[in-house]
Amino acid sequence: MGNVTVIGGQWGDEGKGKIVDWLASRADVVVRFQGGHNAGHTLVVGGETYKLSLLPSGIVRGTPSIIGNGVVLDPWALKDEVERIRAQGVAVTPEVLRVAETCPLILPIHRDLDALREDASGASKIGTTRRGIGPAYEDKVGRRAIRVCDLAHLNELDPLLDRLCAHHDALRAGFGQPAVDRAALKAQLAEIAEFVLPFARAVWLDLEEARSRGRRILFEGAQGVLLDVDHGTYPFVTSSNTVAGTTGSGSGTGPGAAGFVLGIVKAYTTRVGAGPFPTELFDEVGERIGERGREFGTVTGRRRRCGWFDSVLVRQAVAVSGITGVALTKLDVLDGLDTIRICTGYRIDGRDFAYLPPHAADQARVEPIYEEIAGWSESTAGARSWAELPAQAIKYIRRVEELIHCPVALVSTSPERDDTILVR
Ligand code: 2SA
Ligand code: MG
Repeated sequence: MGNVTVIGGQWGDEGKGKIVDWLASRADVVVRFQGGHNAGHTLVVGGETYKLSLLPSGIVRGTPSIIGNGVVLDPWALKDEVERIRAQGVAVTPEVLRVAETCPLILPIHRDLDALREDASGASKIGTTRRGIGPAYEDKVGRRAIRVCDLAHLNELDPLLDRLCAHHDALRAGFGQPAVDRAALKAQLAEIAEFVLPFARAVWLDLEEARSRGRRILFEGAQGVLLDVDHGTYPFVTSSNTVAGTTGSGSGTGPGAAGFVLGIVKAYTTRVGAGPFPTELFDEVGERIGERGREFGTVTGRRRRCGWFDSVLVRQAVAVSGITGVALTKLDVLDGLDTIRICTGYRIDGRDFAYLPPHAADQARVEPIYEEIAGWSESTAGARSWAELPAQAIKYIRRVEELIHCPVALVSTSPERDDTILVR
């Protein structure tokens, strides 16, 4: 196995955690390259459940794990998560965990702003995770972020804080909030610096060395392609590029390192937060899928919206992200349904679309065109070989492959690592 990039092929929560863990046990280095602690991965290892949001999944097994420069880092969230994982018996040392010195920080003022905006938005809420992700990326691109390396230069922090706070004070005033307490913020940064700095490194050097030695790198994506700030359902997206192309810029490895791009795709569709969702179900079938699939957010506990598999969206994700193969997850959630629907196209005012039109208003009113396929009554839960799958389930998988223009390389039939079928 060479390098592998794992990304979500829908709106996140496709079951990346399990697949990443499975692959992490075969990798030498695991790298996060975008997003922040808005991600949520659940790993079940040896009967123990680990909930990670900022830490790369390799950490649980002691595989060297890197938080790349493309991640926005909340240092207090990092500390909490490291302490929580340590309490579960996992060793988190600077040998195992490495954080890019160039990561922009998520500060309390970013969290405040995220929440203030969401609360003031009424019906046009994005439904963010309120972790400050968007405001932190804004400050990165606006060239006023405080970065990990700034924690090693506390004496030179004042001009940076002035720049940053001038911007935030104006925004806060618009919400009737007091100016940023710079002294308090500076003191908080000085305190957290002690925790973060031992992990801070030029991770691109580690990655260069890993590559020169032929080490296998696993790039671990967060969220999903439909939440990508360029290719997703804008503006109902996250603030980073979630596509596989971000691995290079978000870690300092260049475009050649991504390797095999594995898109994780659920056998149906879910979404948390607001925004268009053409195949969303509001009936008992949607209810049933949500219950059987335990569709609640890892980070915020929010209930996920559920719907039929949308091949139009996944086909688009495959193309724009360059997905080489798909891992189809949670197939067992569809067990026992009489008929299963697959969305194969959209219609707006009598006009057919083979892709999702870009405008939010069009996206909100597309009518899905469905094809129906008979379900299966047998259980697929825990199946570990193709031979254990009912014929109808195989037919479903084959049809999905055809529609999305991409082979299904893996099928996952439960949260347990070994309940995985390697196709072909
Ligand atoms: P943000 O906070 O600015 O990134 O939110 C913007 C949109 O991106 C969506 N988003 C997510 N969608 C699914 N899963 C995510 N992570 C957690 C998980 C979610 C949770 O993996 O379980 O615990 O609720 C995630 N992160 C961001 C978000 O819903 C907005 O639509
Ligand atoms: Mg998740």
